[in-house]
Amino acid sequence: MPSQLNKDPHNRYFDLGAAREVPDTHAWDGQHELPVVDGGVGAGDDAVPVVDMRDPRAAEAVARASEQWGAFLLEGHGVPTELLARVEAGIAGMFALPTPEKMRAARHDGDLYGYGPPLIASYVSKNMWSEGYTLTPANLHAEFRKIWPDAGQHYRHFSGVMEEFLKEMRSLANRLMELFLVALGLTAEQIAGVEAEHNLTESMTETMHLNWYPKCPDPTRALGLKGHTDSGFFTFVMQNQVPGLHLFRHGPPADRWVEVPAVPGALIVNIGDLFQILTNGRFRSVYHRVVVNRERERISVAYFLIPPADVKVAPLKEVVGGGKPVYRALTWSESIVVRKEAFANHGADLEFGKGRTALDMLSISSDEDDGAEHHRD
Ligand SMILES: O=C(O)CCC(=O)C(=O)O
Repeated sequence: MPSQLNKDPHNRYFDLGAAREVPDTHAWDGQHELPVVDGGVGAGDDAVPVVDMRDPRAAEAVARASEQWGAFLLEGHGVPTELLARVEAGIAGMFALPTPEKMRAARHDGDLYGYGPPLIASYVSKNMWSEGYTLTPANLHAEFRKIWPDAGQHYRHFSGVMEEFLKEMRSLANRLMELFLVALGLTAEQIAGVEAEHNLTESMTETMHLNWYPKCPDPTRALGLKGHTDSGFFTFVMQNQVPGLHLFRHGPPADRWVEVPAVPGALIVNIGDLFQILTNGRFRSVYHRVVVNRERERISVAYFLIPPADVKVAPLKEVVGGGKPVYRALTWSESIVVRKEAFANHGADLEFGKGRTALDMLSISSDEDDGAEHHRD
């Protein structure tokens, strides 16, 4: 029986779980040429940094990882492992539902929330080997009622688990924001001043992607998620025990992708574009992608912390100190416009550091150099 997913006129929905081959619409040529390195503990310089929040020197470890990688594995975060296991099981159960049931929550053109292909699909012409559900704490119940209109046991159970998860994640996000500010070298007094002026911690908003990467008959032709940076402040990623997230690292010795290991109970933290701006380029936004595999499906949750869409974000004066701001001030909504432009003009090149990323386009010196008017405040 043809899947409802196949009926989408843009062929954005394709029944990935049932596919026997990777069609041309989902084939990514030239994306599997760089070496891939395992980022496990034995990998020397390529070992993905690990931060334990219980460690008295956690702030130093956060600073090092954020400057050198823009990403790290977080342990000792306080979110119970048994809750993470319930979240994973609930999400796996939801993705296993028949397609017509999931499609009751389908995202339509222009929608930000709901079920469908990855959000970055609108920036690229090829399709990715994944689908997912984008939600916020505010619309969680309304969204889940679309999938489970009877508001029965599944709905109640899964909503309860996700509410618990969101509460824990928000508390963790607030604690990590404080740790980031300490890692930037700010004193307690400066942190209080930053909070009084910008209300960073309280005002961050949350969006969540529940991602499903089905098994793929030819992983060397497909991509679970094309390379990208996250647009907001920072992101927590929870993954099942199937690795697939790759972090881009420039040479020497060679440009490469580092695979983040699946560490039970650990969460991954990715720094996003607006955090690079806030920290005046000291903490780096990490370019990352997801690959798929033949044997096992992968599930992840990306939990994004984003400033309110219409609030200007500029380098913190406490970080700039006696130096100069490297980036112009802009809102998250404005940054999305620049991001689309970067994808449209340099999409394929961004991966290998050749094109102009959204951050390059926002850099003050770069704009002054070429006189380009990419963005107005
Ligand atoms: O699945 C992952 O590991 C990462 C997900 C991600 O980057 C995203 O949802 O934007």
